[in-house]
This record gives sequence, C-alpha cells and structure tokens, in this order.
Amino acid sequence: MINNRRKFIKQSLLASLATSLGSNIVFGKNIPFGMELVGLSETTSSFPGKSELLSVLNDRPINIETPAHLLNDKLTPNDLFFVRNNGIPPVNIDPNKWSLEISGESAASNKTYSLNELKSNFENISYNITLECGGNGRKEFNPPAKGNQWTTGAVGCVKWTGVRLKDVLNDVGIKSDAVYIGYYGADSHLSGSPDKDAISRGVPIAKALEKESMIAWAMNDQDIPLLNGHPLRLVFGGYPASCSGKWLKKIVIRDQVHDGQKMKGSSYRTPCKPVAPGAKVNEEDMCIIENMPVKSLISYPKTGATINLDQQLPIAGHAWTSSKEITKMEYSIDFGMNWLACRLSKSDNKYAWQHFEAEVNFPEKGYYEVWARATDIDGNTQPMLLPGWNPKGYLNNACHRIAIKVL
Ligand SMILES: Nc1nc2c(c(=O)[nH]1)N[C@H]1C(S)=C(S)[C@@H](COP(=O)(O)O)O[C@H]1N2
Ligand SMILES: [Mo]
Repeated sequence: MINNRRKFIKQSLLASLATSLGSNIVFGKNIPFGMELVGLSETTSSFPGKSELLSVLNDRPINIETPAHLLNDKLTPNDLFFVRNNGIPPVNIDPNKWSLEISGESAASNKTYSLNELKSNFENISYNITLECGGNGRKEFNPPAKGNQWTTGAVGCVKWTGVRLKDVLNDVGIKSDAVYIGYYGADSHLSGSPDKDAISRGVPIAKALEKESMIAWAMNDQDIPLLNGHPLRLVFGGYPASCSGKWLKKIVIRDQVHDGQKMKGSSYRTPCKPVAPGAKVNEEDMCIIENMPVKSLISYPKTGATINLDQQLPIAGHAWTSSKEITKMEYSIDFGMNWLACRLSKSDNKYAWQHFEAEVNFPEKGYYEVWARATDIDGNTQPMLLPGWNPKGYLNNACHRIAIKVL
C-alpha cells in the first residue's frame, strides 16, 4: 500500500533544494511532506561568492570570518576568505571600464590606466600572500574593545596575481620628497554621503616599493570575489590588511603621512608605549600599526575533537610573519610547560603562510588543550597569553588553542 503520509515532491523543488545544499539529496524522494532539511535550517545568511559556513559578525557593513577548521587548505579557497568591509561595496562593476588614477603632490605626473593597460603594460606576477585584519583576535581583549569581535578567522592566504605597485609608481614618477602612498576605493560610506570615504589608508613609500607589494586582479587564478575588492585591489603582505585597499580607483603619492579616513585618531593605531589594560591613551601617544606580529593557527582538528587514548592525534595548521620566514613551530599539551617540535614547510615567498604538522600523544584520558607557537627568523615568538592591551583591540597574536578530549 502507498504510504500516504509521504507526498510526491516535485523534481524541480528537489533540484533547487539540492542546489542550496550544494549536493545531491540521495533519498530526496522519501522526504516527508512539509519537513525542513536539517542541513538547510543550519545555514546562516549568504553573501555573493561566499560560503554559508562563514561566521557573520555584522551584515552592514559586511564582516564575516572563517572558522579555524575551515582554514585547513594550503591556500584559502576564495569562498572561504574573510570579508572586512567598512562601507558599502560598489555595484554594477564593469572591469572593461575600470580605471586607476595615480596622482598626489609627490607624483611626477598624473596618469590613469585602464585595467587592460595595467595587465598588458607591466610585468604580471603572482605571490602567495597572507592577509590578516589588524583586529583579528579582538574578542579576547579585556576590558573589551569596541568593533567587530573577530575570533581567529580574519585571516587567509591566497595566490594573488597582478602587477608590482612599484612598477606602476615608477612609470608615473616618484618625487624625492615622497613619504607615503594613500588609496581610494569605489565603495561608499555607510551614511551614503558622497563626500565621505569608507576608508582611505596607505603605507610608507618604502613598503609600497617592496617587490611583493602589488596591485592585484586575481585571487587563486580567478577574478577577485566582489566582496574582496573586484576587479582591482592593493595587496601588502605583513601589514594590517586595512592597508590593502579594495575596489581600487586611485592611489596618491604623498609628501606627508596619508591623512585619509581611518588613518587618524585611534584607528589602526596602538599606544606607542605599553599601557595598563583599560587605560585612556591620548591621540598623540598612539602610533600607526606597521608590521604585524608573528602568529599561527591550528586548522586541524576542529576544537572539541575527541580521540581514543591508544591513538595519535594528527594536528595541522599555518604560521605567518612579517619577517622573512617562520623558522620554528611548536605545540604544547600541558598549558605551555613543555613544547614539542612540529614539522614545518618552507615559505613559498615572503608573506606566504607556512604549514605545520605533528602527531600528538596523550599520557592519559581527560581534557587537554593543544597550543601552537610560531617563532620567526628574527626570534620573534608568540605570547602564551594575551599581549599588550590597547584601546581598539589590535594585534592579538596569543597562541591559538584547541580543546581535545581523550577517551
Ligand atoms: N575600499 C576598501 N578597502 C578595504 C576595506 C574597505 O572597507 N574598503 N577594508 C580594509 C580592511 S579593514 C581589511 S581587514 C581588508 C579586508 O580584506 P578582505 O575583505 O578582502 O578580507 O580590506 C581593507 N581594504
Ligand atoms: Mo581590518
């Protein structure tokens, strides 16, 4: 007899459900009428080109981060790369009509390049470069810092393709009094006001002229996703990602430190000298963040994993630094009393994150934390606990920790 509790679900509906889930529903024809798929009810809101598995911190402006266990790939897939917007992204982008202006008081000329001219007039290059938001890890600060409560996921490393910023700046000509560059993007201020920029930051001229500093149009050999700055963005390894301007329309060569939106006050600045947690710091005692600190992330397993006592636990992750390379990677299972070595890969190029692996043995059943600690070639290493408190909660490079239960 026909089970009349089940009604026939139309093939077209099944197909659209399968698309939303991203895979075929194997026994789809048996789904009881009116029942919601668990897999769909668990999903969060979706953004163009971004996985539904990312964590949404804010949707206006869009700020979404990547859970640590989804950063296990050697190069972060485009749909898993975090998004940090300060304003509203541009719409109706036509890459064929996109242009980039270079000007400013320390530019020897004013030039405007179409995207196609950039691609054909300058040497095309690719580097694997880690971008990390200066506020990554902010959630841990106490007293708490206002702003997006990033946990560990405002970071990713991808293959960027584009041209060297220095080649383009040299083509325009750099006057001898140049000290800084600033960027302007096509996004708009949250208020909608055309007179205000969402963000307009920059870097010292020496940083702009580094061989890895680039103007990029591709991420992992594909167009940069809309939310990550399509069709053109700056990429500066080792500096807070806020310097890497998205939807890039204009670069100014400045004879002074760039004074655009979010360059002043306490934005992307930390106290020039350490202060007590919660202290009030005067603006003149705040310094612009330049090099980011050494850091690492355990991307496998997911925190909370269980394992049997007779098994070894494989762990894996990445480490990055603004220095030349990471030279030592260690882990601890006893809250930092003893450290054991991980295997560590070589760096593809400066600013690419490096991968580590180890097999962990546990002495008895119970709760453990696995901590990871990176050290770079200059001897910089990660603190076990939260580093210097600062009013805006930047530069938290404390060791990443995951919980493991041994059964
Ligand atoms: N035009 C523009 N560029 C921008 C931003 C922005 O809001 N607008 N955000 C900055 C900040 S604070 C960060 S951390 C990075 C984030 O890059 P992503 O969104 O590609 O991850 O872009 C930077 N570049
Ligand atoms: Mo950022």
